[in-house]
Amino acid sequence: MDLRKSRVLVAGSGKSGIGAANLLKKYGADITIYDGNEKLKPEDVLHKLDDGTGVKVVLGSLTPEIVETTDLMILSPGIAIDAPFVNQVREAGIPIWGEIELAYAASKGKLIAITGTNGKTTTTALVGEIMAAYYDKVNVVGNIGNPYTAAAGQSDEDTVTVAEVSSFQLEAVHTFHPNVSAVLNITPDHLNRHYTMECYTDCKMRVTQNQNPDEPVILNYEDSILRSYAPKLKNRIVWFSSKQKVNPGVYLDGEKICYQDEHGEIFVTTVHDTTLVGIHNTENIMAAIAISINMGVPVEVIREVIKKFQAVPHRIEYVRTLDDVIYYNDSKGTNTDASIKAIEAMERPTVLIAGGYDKKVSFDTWADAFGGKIKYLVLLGETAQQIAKTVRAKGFDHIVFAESLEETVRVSRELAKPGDAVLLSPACASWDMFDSYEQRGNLFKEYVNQL
Ligand code: UMA
Repeated sequence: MDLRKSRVLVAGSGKSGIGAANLLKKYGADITIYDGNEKLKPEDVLHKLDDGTGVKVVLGSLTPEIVETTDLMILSPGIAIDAPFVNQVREAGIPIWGEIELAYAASKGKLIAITGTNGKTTTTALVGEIMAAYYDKVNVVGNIGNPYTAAAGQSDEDTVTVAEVSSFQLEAVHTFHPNVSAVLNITPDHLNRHYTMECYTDCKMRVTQNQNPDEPVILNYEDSILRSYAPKLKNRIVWFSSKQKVNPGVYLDGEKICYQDEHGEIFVTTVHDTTLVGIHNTENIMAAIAISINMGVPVEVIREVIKKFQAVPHRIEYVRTLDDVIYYNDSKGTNTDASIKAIEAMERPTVLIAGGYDKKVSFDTWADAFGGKIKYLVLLGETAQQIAKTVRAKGFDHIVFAESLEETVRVSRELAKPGDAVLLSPACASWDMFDSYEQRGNLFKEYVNQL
């Protein structure tokens, strides 16, 4: 589609919508930004743009007149593909592109796309640093917090783009075509949006759909969903495994992390030559190695970057020690699987702060992970009662309910004894009370530091 003079409706005025509108402006498109939140002020939305001249803003509901005069709609990831107004636009025969589809169409150079339920951000950040150590022009974009559209316009043939992509973003891609893709794992998440595990899995696997058969997809061999999905893929599969030798792929051999393919076996690094902790992080490192080797980066460069790489914020992040109680911020534990990893990483008796936005998932397996380590559970948010019911059914009743995040911190301080840990790992998204997991995590750190 020729975007010049096209009438483009940008749905959502968050980071993605603003990135998309700025990019479209460079093409000379006729832009209307639509946002369902009628409390926003049009001037505030325009103020976020590089150049708001001529851009229209529509808030609240979308009229048929606007739909009729639209050639293309760009969808922000937070808006469901089956939202009523999206259905209305689709029924009118108007093409709908996700924000990453628009970015891809405008982007040049090589693209690495990383998805999966957990570990995406750590892996993307690590791959970004490895690429930056070897290539001159590297952009790290996507779900990690920097919209792909904000960087796409400045890319050229020498650019390497490392994109963290979510299932929300993959819902509306058509030609999006990474040179190397990776799916780290698939466990229940966002089922209120995707309804079934099958739909959620299909959505994630769309990252591979346009790749050529010789282009690699990096997959976790120990993930049963991925292993059973693999025969359906036409891509070249490169595995990684924390339990067995895989070929071609990256695997753990005692403490050594090695890569092998048809050319033989190479030692890359060891589990001690990194500051990241936990088996889940070893898996993220292995995925990053598989991606980087397949991008032509020498093993020495990969090894050096892994050695220096620091954990990303909000992921089992150390906050402070007060009266011999260690406080950890795992606000990015937005689903049960991520939170289980954080619980498993705790080496002390732990007061766990959990609960949040209801994604219609079960907390059974999560509660099973307590294993005598969790002393108290401090619950907050939409899912508090559901979680309490689940853990009580398993015989755990050291539960305290709180009304605010500040209260959870105060209560946890009272409950924790010297030698304990306090862990914020909600097992839920933040959207019932906060704008994002970053906001929740930053507030948590602020309250902890005020104690
Ligand atoms: N809106 C509507 N109608 C709706 C829903 C939302 O109009 O039905 C409007 C809201 O009023 C708001 C705007 O859409 O003004 C927000 O758009 P958005 O929710 O797509 O948020 P962005 O600011 O564009 O951020 C998005 C990602 N957010 C989501 O997917 C929910 C960010 O991922 C991402 O970093 C950013 O694009 C840049 O690519 C965050 C996230 O929570 C971190 N992702 C989920 C996750 O990791 O689990 C998928």
